Amino acid sequence: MTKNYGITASEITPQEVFEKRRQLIKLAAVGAFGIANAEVFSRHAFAQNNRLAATANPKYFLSDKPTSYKDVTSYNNFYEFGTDKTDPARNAHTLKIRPWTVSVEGLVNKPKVWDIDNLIKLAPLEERVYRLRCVEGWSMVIPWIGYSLANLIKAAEPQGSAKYVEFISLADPKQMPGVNNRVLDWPYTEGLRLDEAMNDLTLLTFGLYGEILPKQNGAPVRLVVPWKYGFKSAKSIVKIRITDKEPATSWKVSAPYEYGFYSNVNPAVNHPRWSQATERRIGAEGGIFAPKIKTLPFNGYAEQVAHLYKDMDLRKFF
Ligand SMILES: Nc1nc2c(c(=O)[nH]1)N[C@H]1C(S)=C(S)[C@@H](COP(=O)(O)O)O[C@H]1N2
Ligand SMILES: [Mo]
Repeated sequence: MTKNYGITASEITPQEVFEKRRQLIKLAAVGAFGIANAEVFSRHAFAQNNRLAATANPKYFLSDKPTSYKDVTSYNNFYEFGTDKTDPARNAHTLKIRPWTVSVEGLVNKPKVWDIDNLIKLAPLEERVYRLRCVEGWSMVIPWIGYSLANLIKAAEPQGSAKYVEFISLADPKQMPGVNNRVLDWPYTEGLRLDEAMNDLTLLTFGLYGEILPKQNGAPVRLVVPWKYGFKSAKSIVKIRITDKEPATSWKVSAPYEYGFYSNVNPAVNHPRWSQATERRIGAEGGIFAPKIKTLPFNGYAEQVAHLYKDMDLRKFF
C-alpha cells in the first residue's frame, strides 16, 4: 500500500490531487475520458508515502463541493482524544496503528482475527464521496477510501440466527487520553442491523483524500454509514461481533432519550438539543453566517436505504 511510483518530493497536497481527479471524473461522466485515465492520473500525481491507491466509484460521486482536507482533518469528534473539535488533531499522534488487528467473531462460521494489512486487501479499494452529517447540526463531504463492509461479513459466513453487527473501538488509556474521562462508557460501541451492515453503502474505510486515514479520523480502520448520524461511524475499530440481539451502543446507553439505535438522518425528528431540519456545511463560504442547507431524509440516500425501514415508525425507532 505504500508503493513508491517514482516521485520523491512534491508540493501537491492530497486535496489538489483529489480536485484534479474530480475534474477528470466529471469529464469521464460526459464521455471524454475513461475512469481508468483518472485512476492513472491519481497514482502518478500523488507523492506522499502515506498514499493509498483506489479506483473512484462513479456510482458514489457527488456534485457537492468536498470539504477541504484541512477541515476534514482538524474539526473532528473522537472523544477518546478529547471532547473539543480540535483535540483529536492535536492528541491522536499517540495512537499506534501497527500492529493492528480486527477480530471478526460471534455468530459466524468463520471467525477470524484479521491483521490490518490483510484486511485492507480483502476487496478492491474504492474512492467514494459521501456526505457525513453529525447530529450536532454540521456536515461534511468527504472522499473516503474503502470497500463495502458486506465483503468482510460474507467472508465470515453469518449463521442463520445472526441479526445485528456490533462494532467496538480501541479503548487504551495509554494511547488515548480521553478514555480517562467518563463522558462515555468505553470502549466506544456501535451497531447496525445485519441488513444495514450488508447494504452496499456501508463502507469499511481505510483512507480519505487519497491517503491512509489520519489518526484523528479513525485510523487504521473505521466505518462510514452515510445515511445515519456521524456517531454511528465508529473509528479505530478492533472488534466486529455478529449477534442475535440489538447491541447496546455507547450513545444510547449514555443518553437514551437523545440517541436511539437507528439514528437515521431524519429532518422530521429533532434531537432534544439540536434541530435536524437544517445543517451547516463545514467550510462553506461565509463561515458561520453561511446559509444553512436543508437536511435530506436519510442524508440524501433514501433511494438506496429507505426500503430497509418500510414497515417501521421512524419516530419511535429514532
Ligand atoms: N471511536 C469513536 N468513533 C467515533 C466518534 C468517537 O468519539 N469515538 N465520534 C463520532 C462522531 S459524533 C462523528 S460526527 C464522526 C466524526 O468523524 P470525522 O471526525 O472523521 O469527521 O465520528 C464518529 N465516530
Ligand atoms: Mo457526531
